[in-house]
Amino acid sequence: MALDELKIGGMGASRRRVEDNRFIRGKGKYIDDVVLPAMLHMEILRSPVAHARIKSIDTSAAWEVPGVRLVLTGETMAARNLAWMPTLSYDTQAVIATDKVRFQGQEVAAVVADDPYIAKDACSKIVVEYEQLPAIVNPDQAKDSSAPLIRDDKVNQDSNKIFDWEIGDKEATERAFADADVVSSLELHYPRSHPSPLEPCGSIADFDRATGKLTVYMTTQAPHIIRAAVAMVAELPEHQIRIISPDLGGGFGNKVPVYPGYVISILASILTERPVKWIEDKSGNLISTGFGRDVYLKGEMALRKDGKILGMRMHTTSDHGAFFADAQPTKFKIGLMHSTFACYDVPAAYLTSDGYYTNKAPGGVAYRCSFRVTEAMFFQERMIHAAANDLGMDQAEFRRVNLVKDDAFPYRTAFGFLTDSGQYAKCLDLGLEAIGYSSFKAEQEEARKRGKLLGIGISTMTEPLGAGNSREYDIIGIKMFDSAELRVHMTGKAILRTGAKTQGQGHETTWAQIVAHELGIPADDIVVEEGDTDTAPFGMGTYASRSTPVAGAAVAMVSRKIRAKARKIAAHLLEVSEEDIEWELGRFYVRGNEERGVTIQDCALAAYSNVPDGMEPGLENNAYYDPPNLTWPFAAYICKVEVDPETGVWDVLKFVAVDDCGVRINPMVVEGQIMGGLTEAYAMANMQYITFDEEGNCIGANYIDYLLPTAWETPGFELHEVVTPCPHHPIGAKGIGECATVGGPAAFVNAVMSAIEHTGVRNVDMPLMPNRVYDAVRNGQDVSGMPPVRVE
Ligand code: MCN
Ligand code: CUN
Repeated sequence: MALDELKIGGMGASRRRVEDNRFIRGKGKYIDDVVLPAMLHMEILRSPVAHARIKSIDTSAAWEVPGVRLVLTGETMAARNLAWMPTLSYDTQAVIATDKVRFQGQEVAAVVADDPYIAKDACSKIVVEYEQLPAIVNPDQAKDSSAPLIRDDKVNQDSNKIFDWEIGDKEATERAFADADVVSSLELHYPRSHPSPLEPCGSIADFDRATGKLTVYMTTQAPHIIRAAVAMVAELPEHQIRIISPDLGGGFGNKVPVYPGYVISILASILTERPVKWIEDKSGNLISTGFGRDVYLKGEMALRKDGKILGMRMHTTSDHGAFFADAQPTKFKIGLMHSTFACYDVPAAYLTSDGYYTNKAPGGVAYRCSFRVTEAMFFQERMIHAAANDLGMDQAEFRRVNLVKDDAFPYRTAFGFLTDSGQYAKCLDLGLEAIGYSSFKAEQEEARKRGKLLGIGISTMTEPLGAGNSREYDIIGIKMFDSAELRVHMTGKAILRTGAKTQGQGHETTWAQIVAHELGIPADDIVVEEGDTDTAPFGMGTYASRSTPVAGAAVAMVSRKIRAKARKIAAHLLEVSEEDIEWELGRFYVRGNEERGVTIQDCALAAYSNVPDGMEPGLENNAYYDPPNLTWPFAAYICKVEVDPETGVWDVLKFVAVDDCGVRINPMVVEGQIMGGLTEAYAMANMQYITFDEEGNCIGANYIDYLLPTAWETPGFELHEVVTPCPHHPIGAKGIGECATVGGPAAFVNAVMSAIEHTGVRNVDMPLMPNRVYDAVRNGQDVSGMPPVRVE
């Protein structure tokens, strides 16, 4: 009589995404679809130059444009102590520039008007006089003793350096190098990249002076954090602030930080006493919101002749732009960079890093990665590739020798993380089999006869997903856990709310499946709501693929609380003691008498009509979940490419992905996450180029130059799965949302390198555009992508 879990849309069902019903009909409700009565519109004037002192701003002509209601400058903000705001990395960021502009695209003024076109026209009437200063566009320039001081607004800041940081065991690592037979080294730059969600950022601030309530519709992945931040920055009482994050047209990390536009629209609404809408345009999003990466990585590996890794030392230098606004909740200066090499048995490791201010938009947004994990895994897999070559060892064999073994879990990494579970070698072998690794050498020979260069690239990695736990992770002091609230109605239908916020991952579909699994209520009978701080339980939002590991766990736990109460009601209805009650999916029955039972829906009805004496009526509850550890999914990505040495163009012949994210709630959604992530990885490896010239002009600041991959150029991906349940998660699930973006790029780059390294090339920096690959093959030399670039 137990229900068929797949039929009710429980765990493991590839249930169709319920949110797509509105999305594909064009009925999603995104920020720009929200229209409030008497709403005004705001536009932002951005700096055309990267580094300059503001000598004067004349806004008089803008005020005269009919329909203009308000013009805001740094002075307006400063008068209310809002010219600067705190960042998530304990730095400050200018909301509207007062003294200087520090990157091209920085906010210089804002106009509020009856419609967005008037506001934009009026922006063009604002006259700003700039006194240009030399621009700094990479850490090398920032370090130079003659470099201008970018952050002269900060007391005690006498250089452009932001931090120094180190972790690991220096002495043990030095001993490993003393014992090494071979030392392999590599140096590279992971270029800036931009998450570029389809929908840019925006907000609608609505301050009601009569009630004192501030409602803000905002494109944010973390509404509760925003509420706390607004309460602190604007000094408004928290219960009078309501943040609503509507449907998001993608986030990819871009919608984690607090951007100046949000803050300006809030002040504009307070001043005008009308709702004020700000919708960023695509270029504004591309040049001024958080960039990812921009890290210089170098490392050395100590190796024994037989292929065993003895030790690793690494140095990273990160370029943070003008404000240290990294969206990352770890106490570590460079995020989780030290998760690097976590899937390998590396006895000793030592990492040093430093970070610099430059005249670029803030960097360090975690673009689909847990805070620098993408850079960590990219470097790891490029280093592994180089080391195998230096040893003259097969790429797969070298990995097999060093991957953490199945029976070694929980495994303590050299940098102190505790990885939870995995079957690494199994994933690798499955991938090798699928790509046809054993016949590759012959294929490569054959292709050379045709004048084509074949390459195969492997990327194997585990990554930390799911921040918290609260012991180690916090955002501005708020501890990292998450929550779920479940209300089962009288008819057995239910509403579930969590503290996470879907941006496209499909929470409305998958959370209902967890409830269906735990309670046997069909997934279609459960509606999922997120993103409104007045109704959702407090949570830390969605990033670091933490939703399944943390909020998803809370969904399971609250369902179990509901089941525990329903069991008591069942005992009452069946007139037996609770100990005599058995559970099967969707139903309680009397032990030894399976026929006598009540469904979960019967219990729901009774909860509101017939509870035992002394029991509170109702069937609702909430759960706050503080995970004991991060979850550690594993992936083996293997790519086969063909390079045309005459043009530098490379094509992906085959791409195989083997992912182990523990128990899969919805296999189709998981596969969608992997395909989307690999598409982004491919774009970064192949075509996405956004950089800076000597004057700090952002090159690639539009979608003609900064390419988003379409179905046309994106290769097909062959997906395979391995399931190693997460030992500490209530349903055995690990995160998956970022794995492919994190692990994917190295597979593409290693493949191209494998095709061309016989020419003596060791590294070509991403993106591997045809001209770079062509130059590398032609000259047998490495190609660096570090800015500034020269433009004619
Ligand atoms: N899932 C599952 N089984 C698992 C793990 C996950 O069925 N074992 C499902 C989940 O239920 C969820 C989806 O897969 O529907 C992703 O889950 P999870 O790995 O928990 O990641 P989050 O939901 O926390 O999503 C965040 C992650 C991040 S940080 C970025 S950035 C990102 C990404 O997801 N941005 C995205 N994927 C994205 N996908 C879309 N479409 N749009 C974005 O902006
Ligand atoms: Cu890391 S980008 Mo996602 O964490 O929102």
